[in-house]
Amino acid sequence: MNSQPRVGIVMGSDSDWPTMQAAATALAEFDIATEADVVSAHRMPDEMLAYGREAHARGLEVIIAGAGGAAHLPGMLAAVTPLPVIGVPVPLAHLDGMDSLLSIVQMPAGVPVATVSIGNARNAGLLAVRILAAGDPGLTARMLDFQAALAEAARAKGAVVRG
Ligand code: RP5
Repeated sequence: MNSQPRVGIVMGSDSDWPTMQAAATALAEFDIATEADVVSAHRMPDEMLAYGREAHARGLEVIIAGAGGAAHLPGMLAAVTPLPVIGVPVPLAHLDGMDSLLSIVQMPAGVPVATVSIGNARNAGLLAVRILAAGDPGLTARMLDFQAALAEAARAKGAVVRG
């Protein structure tokens, strides 16, 4: 595997990692190099802005950003990078993650964040694979195989129900 990270996975706190590691797992299944770090928008704003401003020049192609509560990290990164940003609403103890979801999804026109469902970092990883696959026929073929396997697994569950 090429060790140059193509996808940056960042989060507001190490407490987000149990949710966010599913993104890293999904990307590893497609042999895509990643990096992961804590870059809190509120607690370390200077580092957060530096991360966003430098990400493209460092060779990253997609950023996955997860945060909970007043979850400003994905939107602030999207404001300072030309890269696609995928937001993961991390559910906390209160409000079932609705606070995180609404904080991330309600971006003003012109500054997009592709927001996945609450806690669904695996889909963030898979969406990053699809973004990278747009310019990579080999990766597209692997995504098609993955989708075929999903369909086969769903058919097998139908067979169990039918008996
Ligand atoms: C957010 O605050 C983080 O993304 C995390 O989801 C939440 C709680 O952080 P900790 O208090 O657990 O560090 O900024």
